Amino acid sequence: MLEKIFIMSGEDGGDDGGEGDASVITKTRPKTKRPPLYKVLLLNDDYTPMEFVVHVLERFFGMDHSQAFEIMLTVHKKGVAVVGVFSHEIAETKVAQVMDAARQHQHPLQCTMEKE
Ligand code: TYC
Repeated sequence: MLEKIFIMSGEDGGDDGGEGDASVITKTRPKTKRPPLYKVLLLNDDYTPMEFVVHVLERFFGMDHSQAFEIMLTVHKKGVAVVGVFSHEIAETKVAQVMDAARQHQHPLQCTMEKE
């Protein structure tokens, strides 16, 4: 996206009321926009074993065992927790990895993403 910057030349920088735009310099510069980030959410259910959730958090989210256990308990008690914040593509990959592992083991574990 390009942002236009108008610079008025002259004493007060104001418009001289003249016809032309001879005193107006137009510059453009690239306007950098950070890509949006996405929260990856893990949802509680009544059937997925706690140990499986801990394993998933260690394997796909790089958590150590105590970190993973803590987050798992948060989901268990509160119903949902953010397990990481990523670019759209990485978040999609994480969600797919969790959902695939859950399906392979026939657990109802749910993982979703939402824009931050
Ligand atoms: N509530 C599950 C149980 O009691 C454990 C669990 C934790 C399931 C976190 C899903 O995302 C989850 N076995």
